[in-house]
Amino acid sequence: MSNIMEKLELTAQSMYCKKIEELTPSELHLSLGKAVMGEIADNWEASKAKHNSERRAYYFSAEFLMGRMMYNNLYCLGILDDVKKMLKKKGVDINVFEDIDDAALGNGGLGRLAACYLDSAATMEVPLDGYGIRYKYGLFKQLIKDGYQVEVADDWQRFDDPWCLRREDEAVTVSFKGQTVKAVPYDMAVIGCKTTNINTLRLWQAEAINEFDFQAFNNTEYNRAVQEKNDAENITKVLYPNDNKYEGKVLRLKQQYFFCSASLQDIMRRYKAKHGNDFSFFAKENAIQLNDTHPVCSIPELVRLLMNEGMNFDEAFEIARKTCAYTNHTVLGEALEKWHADLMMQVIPEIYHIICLIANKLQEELTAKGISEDMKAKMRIVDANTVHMARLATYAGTYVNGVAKLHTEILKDDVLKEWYQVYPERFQNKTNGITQRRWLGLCNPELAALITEKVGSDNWLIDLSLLSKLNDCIDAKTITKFNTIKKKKKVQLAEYIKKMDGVEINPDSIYDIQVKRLHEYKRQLLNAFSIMTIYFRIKEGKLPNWTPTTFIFGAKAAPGYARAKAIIKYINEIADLVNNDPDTKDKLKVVFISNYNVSYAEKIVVAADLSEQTSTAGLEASGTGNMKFMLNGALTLGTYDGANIEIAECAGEENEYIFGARVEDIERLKKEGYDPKKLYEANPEIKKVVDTLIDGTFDDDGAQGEGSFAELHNALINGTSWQEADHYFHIYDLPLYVETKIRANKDYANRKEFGKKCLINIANAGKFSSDRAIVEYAKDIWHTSYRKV
Ligand code: C3B
Repeated sequence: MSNIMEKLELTAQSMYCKKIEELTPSELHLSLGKAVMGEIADNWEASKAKHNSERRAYYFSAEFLMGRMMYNNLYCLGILDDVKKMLKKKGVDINVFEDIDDAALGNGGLGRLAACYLDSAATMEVPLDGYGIRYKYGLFKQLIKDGYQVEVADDWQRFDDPWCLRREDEAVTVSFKGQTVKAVPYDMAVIGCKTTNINTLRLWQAEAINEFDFQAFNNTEYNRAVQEKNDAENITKVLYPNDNKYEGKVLRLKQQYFFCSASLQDIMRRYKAKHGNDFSFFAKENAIQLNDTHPVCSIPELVRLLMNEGMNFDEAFEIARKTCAYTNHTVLGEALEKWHADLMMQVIPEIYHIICLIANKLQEELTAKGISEDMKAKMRIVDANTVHMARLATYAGTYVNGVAKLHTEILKDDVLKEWYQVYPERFQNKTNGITQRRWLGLCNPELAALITEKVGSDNWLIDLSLLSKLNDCIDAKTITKFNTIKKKKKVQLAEYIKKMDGVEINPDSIYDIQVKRLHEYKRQLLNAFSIMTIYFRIKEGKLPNWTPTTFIFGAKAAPGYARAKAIIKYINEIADLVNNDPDTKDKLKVVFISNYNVSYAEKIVVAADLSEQTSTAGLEASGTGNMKFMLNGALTLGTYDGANIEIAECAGEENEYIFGARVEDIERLKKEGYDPKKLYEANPEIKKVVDTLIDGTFDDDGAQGEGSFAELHNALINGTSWQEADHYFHIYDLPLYVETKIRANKDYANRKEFGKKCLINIANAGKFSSDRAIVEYAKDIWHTSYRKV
């Protein structure tokens, strides 16, 4: 990589006629990106050839939340420090790349997991390539105005994107009823660490076959002249901004079918170049992982494509079934995709027809197995004019997996119960993971250096289980070193928040952080209520030894999700109150940072003392933010849910702050008849806190009990026509949560003991590497090769 600067100089010269030091940040970004792409070209080609010669896997996902690529790519290539030094010689600060937008082609956990998996597959030399959509606009940018969320379009490509190569020559066409469009692939290199292996993320962009209709233009019909272009481009124009919520719109279905069809045609083309029309090796050479139900129309599409090659339905189905596997990421009813049959018929009738054939085949198979009519009815893929995508995926695939132990158990016992009874051998668990390259090495070089010193090498970068060696060196000196590093990261975050959001925070306070998408089930509102409880207690002099705490929130609400938006406003109202009250302003600070994204997360997770993971038990499939915090030595303040359970198992429950109802408790409460109103009326402290939503303490724009805060209050206490009161059990969990928070606050005062717990967390975070997860997929589901470390 020694000649990277020479390449950069040449690129800058040829692209902009400028010297390096004269480039604007975006010009430098493009030039350096191109120089790096030139540098890796040979390895990329060699990796492609190798993957093509063996059994390989594909990760189909509607979302890839890659974040900023420059630092990560330089880091994985092992040249970040050198490039930094060389740029410095030219008077250029490498931090200029902080001006470059994240590639935010995803909403949250699911999309970020896909990005971590690509990173891990590249490093673990798993022949895995990603297939997805090149949205023109990624997830919206969030501004906070008067405490409310405001959305702004994310025009992430406006300065071009050096990491993607357009492959016009490999474009394919995709047909909907009455519309055929071109799918143009853009390839992104996914660079492995301590290996020459490079994988590919191929993202499809929709374009018109005929960009311009001259006839219409000549007839002065200007809109019609570009109509085909607009209609085509609309398909990949924007990412649907919902996390954990299904949106049954025509455009969304088109997006899904578009990228599935294009990707499968691509795989078929490559296959046919090797084997011609003999498809007997197809399932032996290819494995396709379906990231939730969003890409599940791949199954009927693959059947359709194989039938076009002359196969009959049964043969084609057998191949599709042996090729695809499905990961479920949620148990929330509103997130499970169920397409209206009419809508499907209207957009992709051939696919709907094949789904019906598959649905019939299932019923025959169940009959042959002697399954009862009652159970058969519960398993119907097409039922009451509705297509159940999770059922289709479970039937027409090799395996189905959940993303944490508890989650997989819930799939088996509840969501996919009948399926587990009939096809138990198909069920697997694959607990999620995160890449330690981005989430430790890159974002926390100080801690990374300490770990390297203690572990004896930096091999933890490719084998995170080595962290367990730390268990033997948690002594007073190491704890002090850790605490010093944590403090430094807290100072850095304070500076960043000041710069980005204009708020000052005290690095000597506890940082108690909740960052994730805003959703009722994640219970940011519970956190808000706990802060109000503590606020009132401090004012009443009941918490004399309280250590000053900064509560940091970061969360985007889906633009159409009114309650989530009301919660953002409520948190901002709390911030206004407690930050300005002379009785509390030195003890409590509440900050809602705006536009939480991958790059912001890199600054945040490293600085946390407490990691808030407060979902209602049973509802967060896994969580992955919890793992990022753990890896950087924050203690989990959370419920017995998702991967929190495994985190507590690994680090010891005594080293976390676990509270609240467990899945069994929630079930019992539901059976007994949960009555939040009773609890609220019986406990004056709870009542006072919850009533701040309606008693004039806060202002949701002069709505005076008629606005969004009142709606939240009503949903908690009385329920609505469509949902019982306090559906997410805030009121039940609040008292225990508050006590646990106060206990954590007390414990923090003993800096040695607290630091020790942090180090124990780090030492036992090895399991949560996405390297471990991706190798499990390679071994147990895809049966591909992988690197032995
Ligand atoms: C998320 C889940 O909500 C998280 O618990 C989980 O850790 C991640 O997926 C990754 O498995 N999820 C999401 O972000 N979007 C969905 N539509 C469904 C699940």
